Amino acid sequence: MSTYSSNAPINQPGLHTLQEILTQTEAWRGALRVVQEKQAALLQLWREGAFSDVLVTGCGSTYYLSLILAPLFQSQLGVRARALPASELLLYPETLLPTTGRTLLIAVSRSGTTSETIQAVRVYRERNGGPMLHIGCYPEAELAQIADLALVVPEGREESVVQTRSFSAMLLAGQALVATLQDGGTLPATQPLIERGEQLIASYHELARHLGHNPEFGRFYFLGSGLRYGMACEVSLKMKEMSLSFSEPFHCMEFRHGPMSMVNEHTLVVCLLSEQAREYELAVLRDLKALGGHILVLSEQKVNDPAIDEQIILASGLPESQRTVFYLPILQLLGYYRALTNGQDPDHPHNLTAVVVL
Ligand code: F1P
Repeated sequence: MSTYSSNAPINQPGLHTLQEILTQTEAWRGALRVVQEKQAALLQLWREGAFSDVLVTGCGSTYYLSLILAPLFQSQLGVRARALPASELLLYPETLLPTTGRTLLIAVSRSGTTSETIQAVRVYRERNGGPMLHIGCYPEAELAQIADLALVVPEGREESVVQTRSFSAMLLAGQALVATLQDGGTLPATQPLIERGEQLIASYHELARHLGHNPEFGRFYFLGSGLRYGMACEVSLKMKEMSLSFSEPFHCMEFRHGPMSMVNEHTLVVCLLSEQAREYELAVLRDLKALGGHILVLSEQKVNDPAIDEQIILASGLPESQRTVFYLPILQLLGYYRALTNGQDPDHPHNLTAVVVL
C-alpha cells in the first residue's frame, strides 16, 4: 500500500518528487530482490578477489552514498575501504589508488552515464586493473554495460532531478551487498522493512511539513557521525538542491570546533543520533540548544533530554549497519516542504540537471 495520499492539490509544485519520496519503499523491495538474485555471483567475485582494498565512488548524491558504504565495508567485512569523489579518482589517481594488494572498485551512479564516474573507472582499470562492481538504476547505461558485475534497481528510476527513491534503493542494495558478503550475513526481511518505512512516513509526514513550512528557520545543520556522516551530507544536499536553503552537514563533535558559532534562534539542527556515541552527541546538542538552536533528533529509541525539541523514533529493530534507509523519507520531505515555502519547484530545481555529462 503506497501512502501517496498526501492530499496535495493537483497543481502543487513538485508532485513527481513528492510521489517518489512517498513510494520509495516499493523500490526497497526491488533492491533486495536484485541482491538476492546475484548472491552467488557476488560471493564468487568476493571470494576469488580476496580484496585488500575496496574503493567506493560516485558524484554528488552517489558520492555521499559512497561515504555511507565504505565505512560499512570496513566495519562489517574488515577490509580497508574508502569513499572517493569520482572526479578525484579521475584527476589524482596517484594520490588515491592503493599501490599494493588487490582492489575492488564500486561505482555508484543513478544514471550510469555521469562522465566523471565513467572516466574514473577507465583510469582505475588502466592503472589498477581490478574489477568494477556497479550499483545503479538503468541496465542499459554505460556503467552497467562495462561493469564486471552490476546491481541495477529499475524500481529506483525517477522523474525528479534530485535523487530520492533512487538513493534509498541504491543504498539498500549496497547494504544488502555487504550483508551478503558477511560470513553468515543475512539480508533484512523485506516485508517488515517496507512496513516500517511506510509507518514512519505516515507517522512523521506532518512533522516534516510543519518544520519545512516554519518561516523562523533560516539555516539548517545536519549532524551525523560514523556511518551517518554520509547520510548527513545527502539530506543536507536535498535541502540545498530542492529549496536553495543555507544547509551544511557536519560530524557531530566536529561541529563544536568553529561552525557552532553560526547557531542562533533561526537555526534547525537535525541530529542522526547514534547508540555508540550517544552521550557525546547529546552533550553537543545541549550546547547548541543553549545558543538558541531548534533541535530535531532521529534515533532508534526514544531519548529523554531537555535539549531535544522534536524527535523521530525509527524503532526499526535493525542493527545500526542496516537501518540507514530509515533516515531518508522524512528528511527528504523536510527539504520538499522547505522548497515549497521558498517558492521553489522540487521537480525543476534551480541550476541543476539530472546527469552531468562533460
Ligand atoms: C550524480 C548527480 C546527482 C545530482 C544531480 C547531478 O548522478 O551528481 O547526485 O543530484 O542530479 O548528478 P548519478 O551519477 O548518480 O546519476
